[in-house]
Amino acid sequence: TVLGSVLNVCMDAKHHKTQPGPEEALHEQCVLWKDNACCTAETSTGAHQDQSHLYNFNWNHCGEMPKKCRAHFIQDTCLYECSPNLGPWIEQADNSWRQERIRNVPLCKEDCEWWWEDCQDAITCKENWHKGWNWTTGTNRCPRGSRCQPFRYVFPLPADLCEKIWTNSYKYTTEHRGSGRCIQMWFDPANGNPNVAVAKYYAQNGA
Ligand code: FOL
Repeated sequence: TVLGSVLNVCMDAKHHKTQPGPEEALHEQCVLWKDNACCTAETSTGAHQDQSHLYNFNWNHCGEMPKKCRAHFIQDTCLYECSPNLGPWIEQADNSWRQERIRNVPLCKEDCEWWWEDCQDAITCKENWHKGWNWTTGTNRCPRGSRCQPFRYVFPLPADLCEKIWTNSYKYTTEHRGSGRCIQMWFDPANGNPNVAVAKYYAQNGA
């Protein structure tokens, strides 16, 4: 069916499995997805490493990222790599490293605001972390002419962070956690994965 094509699917990107399924050995913050995941155990381990093999991406490009901020980037990586519930927002990508991307995933207000608050003291030189880095050393460094500044200047509002950092992967919403109308980056797996119902809702009612 048409609905079936966007529910319980993995995007065709750099590290995703072709189909979701159980993964018993997912690492730390990615364990929430172990019953049904688009990531392998190896990808979930990479999600926790500074400058992992996943993208050779360096979170510490303007000095060490504070731990509490890094936890949100790890969780973002886990959701991006592991979630089988992002189908309604999958589109063709125009990147060399992936065929498909996500766009305008409605992130719960609280998840976006916690991320922004915990990253107020982090430093970066770029608003969009997908494009325009200097990769000559093999990892991303700040491009010429950019300046390292606290997140609060680069991303004045929570929506600036959540929407701009990954080229509109997320849309900031005023929907609350538990409403069934927004995707949660963080959840308690004891109660199941709340994003299953959210994907179903948007598959039926339009993303
Ligand atoms: N998290 C979320 N939520 N959405 C994402 O799309 C996402 N993407 C990544 C990690 N977490 C995500 C992947 N990150 C490059 C930079 C960052 C990156 C992957 C690749 C990179 O190679 N950038 C080049 C341009 C390459 C191209 O677009 O062809 C550059 O110019 O810096």
